[in-house]
Amino acid sequence: MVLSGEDKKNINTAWGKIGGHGGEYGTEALERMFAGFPTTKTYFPHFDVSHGSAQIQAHGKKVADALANAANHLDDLPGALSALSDLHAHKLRVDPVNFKLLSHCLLVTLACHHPADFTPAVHASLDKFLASVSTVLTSKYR
Ligand code: HNI
Repeated sequence: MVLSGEDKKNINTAWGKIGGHGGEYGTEALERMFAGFPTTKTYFPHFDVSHGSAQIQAHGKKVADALANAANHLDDLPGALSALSDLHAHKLRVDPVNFKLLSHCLLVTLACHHPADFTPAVHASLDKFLASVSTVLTSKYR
């Protein structure tokens, strides 16, 4: 997947608007994923997945920070996400289908919080970004 110059602009603008809300949005996206796609909870047997869980909040912040870092390295996602790619493929062994589910929940969360900014073009660019990140995080499975 190739991100165009327009995609990169849209992604960086979107991340600029998220500002200090990354942790909050990451947490909401995880909560939506666990609620809408309960099988994803099987990867987090050690987590309290109830609403307001401190573990989900901490994890939401980690996911958001990783995505912000990726958004800052759009020309080298494999390099920026190398350690996380090892972790998800070799240690966590998360089935790749789950990345589509989390990506979907991240998009829904952003659309809810920034409806005016979430134009079809921005939606498409963010979808490409999350698909690119997901491809990298699942690239070491084979
Ligand atoms: Ni994911 C840990 C980022 C998708 C299950 N994950 C992390 C960490 C980051 C992260 C950051 C913390 C690493 C560390 O502590 O060093 N994960 C991301 C990103 C995506 C993603 C950016 C995709 C956009 N992870 C997924 C998906 C699942 C998933 C789709 C399963 C449904 N991740 C995990 C699990 C852990 C994890 C499980 C370990 C959690 C813990 O703390 O025990």
